[in-house]
Amino acid sequence: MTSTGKAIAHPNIALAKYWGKRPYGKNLPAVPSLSITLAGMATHTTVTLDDALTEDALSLDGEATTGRPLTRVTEMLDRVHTGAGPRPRARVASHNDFPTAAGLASSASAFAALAVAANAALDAGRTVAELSDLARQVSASSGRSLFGGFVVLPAGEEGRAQLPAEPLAPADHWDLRLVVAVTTEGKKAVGSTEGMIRTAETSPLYQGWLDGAPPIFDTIRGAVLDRDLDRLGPAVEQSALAMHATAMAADPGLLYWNGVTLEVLHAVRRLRASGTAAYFTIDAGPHVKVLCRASDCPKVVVALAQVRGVQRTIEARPGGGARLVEATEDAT
Ligand code: 2P0
Repeated sequence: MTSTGKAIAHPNIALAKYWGKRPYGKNLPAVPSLSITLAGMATHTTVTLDDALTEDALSLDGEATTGRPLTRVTEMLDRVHTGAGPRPRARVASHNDFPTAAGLASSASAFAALAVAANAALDAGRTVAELSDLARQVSASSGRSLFGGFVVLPAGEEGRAQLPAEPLAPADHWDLRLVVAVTTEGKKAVGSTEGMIRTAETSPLYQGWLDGAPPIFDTIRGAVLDRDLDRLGPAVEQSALAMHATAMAADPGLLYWNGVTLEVLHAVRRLRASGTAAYFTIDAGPHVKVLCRASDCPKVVVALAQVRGVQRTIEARPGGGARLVEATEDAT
């Protein structure tokens, strides 16, 4: 018997940042986060069960892949499996229809798509909330990509092992735009997981981040529900800057920015001074993502493209959650 599940999922960008884990294991975030799931870019993943395999096989963008990526895929398949007896091995093929170097975390869409495809192939019958919780355990931000639109991932609490993300508002709640200014085509130096562990262990500012992030999150949540960009934007910038300041104070300090990153931040503030409501956020990398109204998007794109060193810009808007594209079961 061969069972196949095909799914797609979109990346997400956090307006209120997750950075740091609770010390109780299970990859529980130390602070609440809120993201927008983005339309237009997707990870496409196919999971095919294959009795002939002795271990799972992974192909990423057409290339056979082993090591850590395969280990994380196997972990995800094991978590999704609900049936009695050993889990059948699977062939997993995944590709992104957006460049991995675009500064949009591909792990979020990758594990969200994998969770949905595996659920179908293994006939596991899990709910979206269960899949979100399972994806969150492998990569916290991927738990958010199970849902579309505006999504919350609460902070973890001691004694509560399960923590799915929660949909806050659908994609059509607010027609915002997010313009990505790509500042380099190179790969980032330190991955998020390693960066946040180092921050928690060595940054003297970490306690301040843990104390300061929840009220910033509350402002962001309220402003999203009220569609109030003038209240949302400053809090979004503060969340990103507080995260980076805390990471910069780690030992050794984490410097995700390059010179162009900083030039873009100043360009965004100049835009604002001239009357355009544009606000930046930055993830664990050098690219800048700029939030604005749909009507201001062309102006923002032009301003960002004019900054020396910006390679290109990508426009994104709120989109849907992870979804199953096809499920087949063939008797062979
Ligand atoms: C976020 N990031 O909220 C933050 C902001 C990056 C900067 O979530 O360790 O790949 O696998 O749970 O989810 C990226 O971290 O980390 C991330 P793990 P993940 O989007």
